[in-house]
Amino acid sequence: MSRIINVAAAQLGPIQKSDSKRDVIDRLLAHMYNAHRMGCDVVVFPELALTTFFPRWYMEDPEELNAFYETEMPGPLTQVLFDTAKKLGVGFCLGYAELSKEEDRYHRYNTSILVGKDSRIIGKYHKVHLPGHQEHEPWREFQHLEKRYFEAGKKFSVWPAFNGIFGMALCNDRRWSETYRVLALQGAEMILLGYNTPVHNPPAPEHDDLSMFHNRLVMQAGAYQNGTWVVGVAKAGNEENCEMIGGTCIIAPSGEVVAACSTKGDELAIASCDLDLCTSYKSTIFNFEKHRRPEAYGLITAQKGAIIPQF
Ligand code: CDT
Repeated sequence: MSRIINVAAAQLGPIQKSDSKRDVIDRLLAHMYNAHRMGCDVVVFPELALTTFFPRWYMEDPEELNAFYETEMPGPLTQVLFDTAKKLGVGFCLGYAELSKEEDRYHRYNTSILVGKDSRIIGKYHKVHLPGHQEHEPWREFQHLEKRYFEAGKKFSVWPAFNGIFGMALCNDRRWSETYRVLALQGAEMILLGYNTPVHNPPAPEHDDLSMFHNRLVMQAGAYQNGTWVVGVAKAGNEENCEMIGGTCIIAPSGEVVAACSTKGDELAIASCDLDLCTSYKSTIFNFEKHRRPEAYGLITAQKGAIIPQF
């Protein structure tokens, strides 16, 4: 059985507020067909891939807000993605806003799903690290209201898929070393990660010039330090006057970028990824069992006095 998986990192250019979900889904389908033509096994789409990045607006009207969420997956509009996956024999990873009812309560999550070649949902992930703020901050050029519009996910998980072990993460998660380590401790060999990152960060404009550097820095370090593939996929370009970074790339367990997009539009970066390459790192320099010292990592949080669980 081959451990090589052909991956398409399916960058999306901007999605404007006036673009219908139907229009966006047509763009996703075009990516799926092109990826299939190039022999890909799985297509990775960005975070919140069905709409514009709506947390940039403060909204009071629940109807206006709810229009950005999916209440079922697949739903009437997204079913075609699943049908196409099955028809082509291509899996996909999709980020979207989820509005679901659990135990008589509504939940809003920044979600991503991994779908197999048979169109079945293999795994679902709720974004853990939600950046930004909760209240309207009119001084900003644009808002970043993820803390208002989403509930934080509670765990990082991995799933057996495509002859390997797969994990998912979303955008701001990629800046936190814990994300990769917690997934790698569960055996992750490939981490699929979509993002929406504005070039300009209103509270820290001094970071703006470094946005692309930081993007690669965190993902390359995460891949190498955990002996895992990382597939980072952007929604890029000028979205509603907000410039978003591109930088979609596929990173090997060596930390090297092996494929990358060069535009800020709809573009595929494709790589043939050997999951067995992880072993060279996971069994030597980053052999966790042999070299980690969890007994030295037992931190106590100053604020809560709670012991952070060992992982
Ligand atoms: N979508 C997302 O998580 N974006 C953040 C922006 C940080 S600035 C509030 C990111 O980390 O790229």
